[in-house]
Amino acid sequence: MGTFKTQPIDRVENITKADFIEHYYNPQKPVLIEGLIKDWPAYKKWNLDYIKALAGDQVVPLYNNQETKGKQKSAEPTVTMKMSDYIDLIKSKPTDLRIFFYDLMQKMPALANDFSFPDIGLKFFKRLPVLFFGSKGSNVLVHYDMDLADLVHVHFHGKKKVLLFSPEQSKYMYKVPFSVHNLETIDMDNPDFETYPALQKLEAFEIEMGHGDALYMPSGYWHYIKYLNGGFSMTLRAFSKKPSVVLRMFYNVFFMRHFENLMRKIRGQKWIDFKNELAIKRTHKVLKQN
Ligand SMILES: O=C(O)CCC(=O)C(=O)O
Repeated sequence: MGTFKTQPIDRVENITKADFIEHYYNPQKPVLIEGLIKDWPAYKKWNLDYIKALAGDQVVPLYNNQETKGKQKSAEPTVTMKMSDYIDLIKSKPTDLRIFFYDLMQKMPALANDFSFPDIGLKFFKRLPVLFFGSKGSNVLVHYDMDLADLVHVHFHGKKKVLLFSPEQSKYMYKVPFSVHNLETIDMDNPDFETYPALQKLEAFEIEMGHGDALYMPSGYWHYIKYLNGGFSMTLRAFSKKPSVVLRMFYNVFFMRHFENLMRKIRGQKWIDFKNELAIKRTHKVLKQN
């Protein structure tokens, strides 16, 4: 067992558009902006009780920390629950049950009155602000977003810990082919450097987020997220205009995702085992070469 090398993410009180572009967007470097949302109504209004009052009757799909197996699709919820029950749960107890990628405009459009898209030089895709919920015990499998968007991730109510790894480090991540995550057997809290020696090469950006903190995650950054208590976040996304990124985004969204689910349907666990072995072989080959 070991621990990742880490460095803190820059934390700024506020930032101008020009400084954000020069120091963070252009070099694709993460930053946490504390004051970015202080003038949003959401800063004062948004907490778990507010969500419960607004959407308590909705039935929500929940995801857990278990590996997906056999013929399961790559991202399938394990259970559904009434939002009010789920909020009571995450306010009172640890749980690995999370809400993932909840479409705000479709499911809770009233929330759109409480925020605006920040003027920091990113061209946000306004149709798709999404929400995430979890509690102590909820860990998000390390992954990067397949649409390769630049992300602004804002946290509310509780606290969470975030580790980020730059895309250049993908070769040491034990990335599973035809996916945007790594081997699900890797414990990101206690990485096993004997079984997975390439992990020692990684260097993570680390930060703890609290209510109102806004984290810029550049395109393709791997993120591992650990909720420290009950809370929720909203992610805003801006698509890249770089042709090479746009091509990869189209490949991921329109081919890879569907191919993966088809192979799982046809080959089931055999396909998953095959890919997991390949992830190890490929990563160890790179390790030998360096
Ligand atoms: O915070 C979470 O629960 C997951 C966030 C995430 O994966 C994202 O914003 O892409």
